[in-house]
Amino acid sequence: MKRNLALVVFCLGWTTSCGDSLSADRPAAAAKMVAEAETELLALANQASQAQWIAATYITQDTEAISAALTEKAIQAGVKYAKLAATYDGVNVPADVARKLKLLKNGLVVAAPSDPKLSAELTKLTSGMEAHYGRAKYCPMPSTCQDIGQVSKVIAESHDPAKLLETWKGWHDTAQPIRADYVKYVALANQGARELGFKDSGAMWRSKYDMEPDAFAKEVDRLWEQVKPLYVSLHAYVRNKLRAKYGDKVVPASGPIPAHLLGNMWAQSWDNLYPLLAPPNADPGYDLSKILAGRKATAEEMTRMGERMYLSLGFSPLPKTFWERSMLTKPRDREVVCHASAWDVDNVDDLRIKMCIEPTGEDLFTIHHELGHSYYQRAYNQQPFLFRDSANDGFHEAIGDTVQLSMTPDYLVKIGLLTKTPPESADVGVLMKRALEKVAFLPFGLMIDQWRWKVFSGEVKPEQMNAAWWELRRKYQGVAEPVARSESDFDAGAKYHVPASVPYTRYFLAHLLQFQFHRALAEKAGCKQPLYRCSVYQNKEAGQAFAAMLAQGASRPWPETLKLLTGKSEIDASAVVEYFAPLKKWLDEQNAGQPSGW
Ligand code: X8Z
Ligand code: ZN
Repeated sequence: MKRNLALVVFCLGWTTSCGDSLSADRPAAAAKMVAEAETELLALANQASQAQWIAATYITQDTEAISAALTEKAIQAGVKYAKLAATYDGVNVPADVARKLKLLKNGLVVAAPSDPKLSAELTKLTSGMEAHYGRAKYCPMPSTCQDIGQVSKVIAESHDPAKLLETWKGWHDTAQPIRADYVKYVALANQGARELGFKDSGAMWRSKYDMEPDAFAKEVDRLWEQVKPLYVSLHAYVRNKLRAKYGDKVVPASGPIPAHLLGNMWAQSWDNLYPLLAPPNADPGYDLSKILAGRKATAEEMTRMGERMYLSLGFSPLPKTFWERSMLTKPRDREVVCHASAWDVDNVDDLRIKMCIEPTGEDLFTIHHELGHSYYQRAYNQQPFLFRDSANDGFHEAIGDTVQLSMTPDYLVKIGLLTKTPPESADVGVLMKRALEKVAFLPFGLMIDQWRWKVFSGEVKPEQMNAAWWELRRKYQGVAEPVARSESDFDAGAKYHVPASVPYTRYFLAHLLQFQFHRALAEKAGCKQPLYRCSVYQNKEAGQAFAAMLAQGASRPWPETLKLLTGKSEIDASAVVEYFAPLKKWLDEQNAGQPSGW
């Protein structure tokens, strides 16, 4: 699966291959070591993936323990090779070997210390925290427990502030028990990262972008500044509308918006609020969730819709095993991690997705997101093992989202989900819906790792973790805790990617890259309309250009891969700004004379 997500690293000490680094023919020794690493890591990654798949689709103490043990084994090898790779620093090797050495050194997400006891503890902590999240339930009464799917539905659909608050608090409180584990995890993961020569785990995460870690942090700040005005306009409009709905006592005129009112447990995407916010006279007038539910669309039918979109771009059908082995619905008889993910269990073509699909527009979009991972995984499977990954992790998250941008009203008509295309006068409504999903997301995509980077570096002390979380949510999202929180809470832990150790800046990058990719594909398809009306559905030229980029995998530094498709080697937020320009103009008219910012 997300091979680099779960690698908890651990070192057994030098093996016999250490001797190679001392031999006279250092370039040849480096190449030999890299070849051995690829063989060994592939075999161990596949075993770990199998165990992780079972642990995520059948949570028990046993599957958790087996997953931790096999992950740890894969990691023993990972750290061994990361350390070995560093011994070839400065050796003049061919470009592909140099790139592989770099990936070996930087490829780990969680590095365990060399002390076997501490390493085992860290692997147990990571498996345990993810399982805790998977099992978590809010139980207002012992007999009425609600899982993440159920509490999410309440937050999405209820307009009763008391109910929203109770549900919001109920879910967030489920993370309290893992707060102490998280503190231990941070210390151990840092120790491991330091053994590999990084300042801390955050610096290790920032080292994966073909630039210095500090330069990457600056790049992220630069990109945020590019899109911030658009976000602030959307925020001001939404705050006004929510204030009109819930009153001054609940929503302040000029401060941050309370986090329980935005239609999503983490206030990360606000599209569930669309009915409340639809621009008058510009509503496209359809609700995909109603259409899918009305048709009683099954999880498999919805997944087939996703596959057909990719087929129309020239990609091949998913393997038979995808349909046999994926988990598309929530099993009734066991605990699973419902958070959607895409896996390539054998790193060749054992593609699977794991989701608890419901007939909603949101899930139809998430299916396209997940299949983007699957088609990327397949596209790079001809590469050597170490290059079977995305150009950077933002690319992996951006592929399916790029395809989502082609799911225009016209497209929905073509595939028979809508009967007629909404008029041009509804464009602002269409854009509003997209912005509530994708523009609202931007500061959330950014802030999670701003928080983790500070926690890892020690700038935020264990006893300040929750306060720092809310400070950053306020700063970037303009969103506030709806009820007093304290340091016995662990609100970050109520978001999957924190207990599961999945870096998050990737989604911020993806929310910019997808518009850049979409603009490039629309150009290849010769679309002369505004970007938001372009769909590359059924366009083979666009599909081919996309596929060519995917096939490169991680073989080249990402700026080169980006250039291959877009002609530019920088991430550039101007495509987002261009895409939403008519909405921005409209929002600013609506917001005239009203406070903006917080
Ligand atoms: O976690 C995901 C995907 C799996 S990689 C469903 N996403 C982020 C989230 O849900 O928080 C997609 C958008 C952001
Ligand atoms: Zn994803």
